[in-house]
Amino acid sequence: MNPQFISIEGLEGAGKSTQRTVLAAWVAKRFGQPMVTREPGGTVMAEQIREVLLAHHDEPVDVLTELLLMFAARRQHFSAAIRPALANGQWVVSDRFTDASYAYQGGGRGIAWEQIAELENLVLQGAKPDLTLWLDCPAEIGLARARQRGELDRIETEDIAFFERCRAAYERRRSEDPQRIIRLDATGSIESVSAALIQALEARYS
Ligand code: T5A
Repeated sequence: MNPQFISIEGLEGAGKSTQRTVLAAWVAKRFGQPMVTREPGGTVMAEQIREVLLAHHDEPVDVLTELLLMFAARRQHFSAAIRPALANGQWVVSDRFTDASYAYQGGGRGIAWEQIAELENLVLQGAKPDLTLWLDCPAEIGLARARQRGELDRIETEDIAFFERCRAAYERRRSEDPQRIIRLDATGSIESVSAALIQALEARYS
């Protein structure tokens, strides 16, 4: 089988980082150690863009600026890390990818789907994950988990309505590409979400 590119998506506190470890361990056991990465970020330069994106600023952040920075980081991440790893036969597990831009900048900020698609074509020329595991939970549940950790970044300070729009946009993405995007109920215990995730992987790759 060709090395696979798997992304994991969901709102803050959905459990992406927690489940990413389970996902990476599953891949490592069957197909060799994957490259485990995240967005925005994943390379030194893209991590610097992440810092700019998540920091609080004295000036208002224009929504298109935010989108362009997400895609600038993504281009660097894809060309310098993801594509070489796949070309080298290594699987890739990424905490977020382009679906997050549709969810947050599309659903959350209200940028037209078509504009994001244009940018996606320019930046990725059709490249996308082979499988996306969407950890779905109501915004209230995810934010309560995330907020227990303390200080909130710039995007985490948005209100519940913003995150519910992001969630609805994830559902729109799933309905447009149901073969690639698998929804997993992320409201249960960590163990029950891990079990559902492994079941989805077994169904896809066994
Ligand atoms: N963004 C990103 C965009 O706007 N556009 C884009 O294109 C991209 C790529 C990045 C931010 O950037 C935005 C989205 C984000 O706002 P991030 O680094 O992805 O942020 O971080 P967050 O989503 O903020 O990550 P979190 O750490 O908040 O969420 P996770 O990773 O989903 O959650 P996790 O695993 O760290 O868990 C959070 C807490 O909940 C507990 C964990 O133990 C932990 O304490 N937990 C559970 N508790 C109970 N039951 C479960 N099932 C649990 N699962 C986890």
